Amino acid sequence: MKRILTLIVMVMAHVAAFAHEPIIIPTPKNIVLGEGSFTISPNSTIATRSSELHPLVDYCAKQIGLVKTNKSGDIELIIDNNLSGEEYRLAVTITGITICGGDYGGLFNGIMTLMQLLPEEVYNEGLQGSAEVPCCEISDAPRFEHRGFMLDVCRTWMDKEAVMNFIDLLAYHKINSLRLHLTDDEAWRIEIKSHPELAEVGGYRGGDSPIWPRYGKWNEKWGGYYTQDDMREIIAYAAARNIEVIPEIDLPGHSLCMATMHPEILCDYTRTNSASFGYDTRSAFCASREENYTLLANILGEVCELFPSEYIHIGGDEVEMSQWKRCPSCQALMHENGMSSTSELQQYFMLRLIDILAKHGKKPAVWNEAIEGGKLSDETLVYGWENVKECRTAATNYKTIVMPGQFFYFDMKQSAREPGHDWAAIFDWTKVYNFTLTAQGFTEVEQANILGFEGSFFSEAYASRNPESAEYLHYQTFPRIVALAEVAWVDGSERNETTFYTKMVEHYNRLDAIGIAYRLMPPKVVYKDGVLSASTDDGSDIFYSREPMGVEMLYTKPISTDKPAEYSFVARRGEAFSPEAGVATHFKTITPAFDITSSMNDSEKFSFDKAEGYGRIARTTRAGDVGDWVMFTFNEPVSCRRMKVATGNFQLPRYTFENGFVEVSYDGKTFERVGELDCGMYFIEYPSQPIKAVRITCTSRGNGAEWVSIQPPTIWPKL
Ligand code: TNX
Repeated sequence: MKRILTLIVMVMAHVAAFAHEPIIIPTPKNIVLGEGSFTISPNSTIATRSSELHPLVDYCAKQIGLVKTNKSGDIELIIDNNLSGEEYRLAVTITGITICGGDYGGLFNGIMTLMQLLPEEVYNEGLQGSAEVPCCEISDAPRFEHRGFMLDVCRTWMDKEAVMNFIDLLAYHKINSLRLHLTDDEAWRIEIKSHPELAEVGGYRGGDSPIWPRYGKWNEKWGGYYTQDDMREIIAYAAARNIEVIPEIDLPGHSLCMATMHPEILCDYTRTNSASFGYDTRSAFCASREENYTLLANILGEVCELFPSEYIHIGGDEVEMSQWKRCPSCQALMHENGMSSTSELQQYFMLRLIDILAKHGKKPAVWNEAIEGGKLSDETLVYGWENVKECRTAATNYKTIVMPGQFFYFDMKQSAREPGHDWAAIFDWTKVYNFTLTAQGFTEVEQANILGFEGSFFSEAYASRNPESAEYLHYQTFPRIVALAEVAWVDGSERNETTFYTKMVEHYNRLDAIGIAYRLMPPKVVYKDGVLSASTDDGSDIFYSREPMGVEMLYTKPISTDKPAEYSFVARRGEAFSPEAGVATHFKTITPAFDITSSMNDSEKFSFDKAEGYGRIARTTRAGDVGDWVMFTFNEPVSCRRMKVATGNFQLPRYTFENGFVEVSYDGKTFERVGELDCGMYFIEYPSQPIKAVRITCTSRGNGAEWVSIQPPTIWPKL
């Protein structure tokens, strides 16, 4: 009896091994597993009869390592007009593989699925030996025609190779649109032949460039731009991977870089200090200056020529309207045209640009604020970013891309203590995965106008986090892009987070093979009965470190300790890692009473005394100069293990003292220099005595902005 049972178990195990559903993300519509398998090897041939598929066959030869043939091949690619665009059928039999696609994109999608049936080595080195592909039939098609991602290459420069590497990552996940945010306040990244200065000057900031290094750190001239030839290469590289590149020229706001080179584009009015919050930053095109439209016709004309995309994104976000309100000629234009609000003036501006695009046969794409002032053309595509409500409003009248920051801005922090912005939300991949139109209240009419979803990476924070490496980019965007790929491909009613997570952990093998630093979930840490333990469920190793030394050690077994707060844990797997985890007391901070004094005045709205209550920043009324200082004086000397003092915003080093040093006083009279600012901040580690005061002194002039932000100190108590 026992033997028979063993036999049954063995047979079942065998069946299970073959019946095991392959891990394919995004999840295909339908998979039917057959019996047996096809043996693929680096000698396997791939054939195509049609010349339009040559880029795809070349891709397979290079990426997977297959042999091209013009006879019949082990792998056949066939365009099938009965399938819709991007739809595909993949059939694996013991004799070969056939992929039918509705178009090039369909076949590319089929190839991406095939790669997920192969060992993960195909992602880094190509097939190294023979492998068994399980016999199956997969029929699949995307839910949305637009599965997009936006890269901000302005705030942080990413060169051609970096963009191409990122395109590969998107392609593996069947993302089919890449929007390049090519102009902003901080940079101009695309060559314009009729105005070469835009990229040649505007592509670099810091050093002797007139463009300020607004995000701290950069004392040298830094940046770059894409020549039109570079861009053609990127476009072709993306197209071979079924990705369309859509350019964004952000107008009429976010134009400070342009205005630094061409101040004549700005509104002409007398400066006073009552614009917004007492500051007067002029960065928007004057809407009444006729020459601006001539200039933009030239620029957009070249952009339209260069990019084959149907849409050209012309921005329209966050226009600081106070400039138009104060500009006599904008006011006159509004009066002549019976406009009562500056939003209508923005509508006028956008309509002028839309006319320019139309002359080049292009459709306009805009951010959601651009439709606030009245109707734009019917063919306008709106990218909803501010929140779900704005996406819904857009979708009542326009074709819409859904990308509310609360779900799709991957520059947001993934948990409270991690890097990134937090204005929209703090979220990890699970929030992306659980986004559904229905749960977010989109009506049927609105849903019918949704072309798809888009994720984005705005790169303000990246500039100060070693942008020469892709680590920060990858950490912020993966696995959130994996979840984005799934929700843009598969209908909301078919989702299950637990099942998906199991698949995603398997998918991590591929991300490991690619070698990217994606973000792992933090280890679970439990302290009970004097024993501290940590665990993960994603195949990662756990490492721990202990205050005050902080040397990282492999965690192999629970730790007996009466000081759990001294320990912190991190998960690692390949290049991937998690945020720090530990018991709550490890992260606890204290807020002793203190005063801020400075050589600079504080703004009325963001006064020093508000920062003294912790929780918010103060602002000075000007940027720092050599010798300027800020001092934190505690009512009582503070005993602590670590204290962070910082200029600049909470989320990223902007509005900092670009350079400076830090001094500590234990008696409030004599000061001892302890170190230099790094990105506007400094950590005082294990001070030898209770701290009475800390002074930060500025050693450089200016920061590209009109004020310095002063943060309350962050103080970790002794353990
Ligand atoms: C808002 S998204 C912006 C960007 C910032 C981003 C940071 C959009 C249309 N405007 O300028 O980089 O937030 O998350």
